[in-house]
Amino acid sequence: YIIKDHDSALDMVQAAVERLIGNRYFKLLVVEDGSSARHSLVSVLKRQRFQVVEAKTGKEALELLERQTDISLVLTDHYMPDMDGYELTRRIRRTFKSEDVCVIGISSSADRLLSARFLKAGASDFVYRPYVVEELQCRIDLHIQALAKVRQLRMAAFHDYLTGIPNRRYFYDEGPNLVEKCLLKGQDCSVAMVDIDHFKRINDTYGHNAGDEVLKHVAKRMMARMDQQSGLIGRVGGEEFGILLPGMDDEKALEFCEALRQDVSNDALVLGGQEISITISIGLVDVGGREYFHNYMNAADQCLYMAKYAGRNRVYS
Ligand code: GH3
Ligand code: MG
Ligand code: MG
Ligand code: MG
Repeated sequence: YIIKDHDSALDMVQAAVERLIGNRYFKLLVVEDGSSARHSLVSVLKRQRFQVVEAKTGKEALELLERQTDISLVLTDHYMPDMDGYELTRRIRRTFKSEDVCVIGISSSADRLLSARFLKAGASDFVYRPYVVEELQCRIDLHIQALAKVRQLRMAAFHDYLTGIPNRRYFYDEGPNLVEKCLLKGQDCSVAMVDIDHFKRINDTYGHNAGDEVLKHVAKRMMARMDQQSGLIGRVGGEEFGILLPGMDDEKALEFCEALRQDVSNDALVLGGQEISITISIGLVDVGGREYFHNYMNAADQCLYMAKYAGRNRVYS
């Protein structure tokens, strides 16, 4: 029992340490007009190892939030000269959802309804002064943990577990937005569908695990080439990948896809002493007008079919 207690105590220490180390990744904003109150709040948060930025007014806070997009939590006073904390909370909520930025109100007001007003305006929490440091820290910890969990779930929801690259959901959610941005800027844009050739044969010959390694290998190759661009790659099917190439006309996109095809065919995967040669086929289309994103991807799929039909290991546009 003693050993077990000792273990769980160690676990708790470990968890606490990890939480503190994790806190370094979160930036918090303290909004408070009184300098001594502000300094003591900042020092409370710094003891929790958070990154802290400060604002003296609501206006300053909004400017900071606009410029520093990595602020996770705002701790705001209520009574301030230009804009009160309640109004600041309402304005923050016009732009930031509660799962992206937490807002905690803090005030010495005698109005016991103030906390409800804050919460209705979109605050995540409210604490009356004088506050108990320990309690305030615990509340902040809870909110930050919830925020971290949302981010973790979001990552999982938008990425493919096997290859680690964006998944179908992300590709088809974000693709149309990127195309829209591109067209608004008057830029060219292309989309492509990539499919591994005879992948079923690879699975049948080397086994399903080897097939998985091939998928990871191809995804890595594609990401490496995409690195220099600002495009998007997603695993949209079993052994199919979607590519979005903003700012590339027909010629540039064709060049990119051809280089990608060569990258893969020139880089056989060596697995357990065996060399597995891999090729891909690519269907490429230019995004010209205002069709639905899905239609462009379908057109790319048609081109992909032509590339397969023409003998595989090629780009068809
Ligand atoms: P083609 O050149 O015409 O594309 O032929 P293919 O064999 O690549 O195409 P087909 O669609 O017949 O086979 C795709 C295979 O991909 C079938 C499926 O078992 C396999 N597959 C899909 N997802 C995974 C995965 O996550 N891991 C592995 N190992 N195989 C997968
Ligand atoms: Mg004040
Ligand atoms: Mg396929
Ligand atoms: Mg295939």
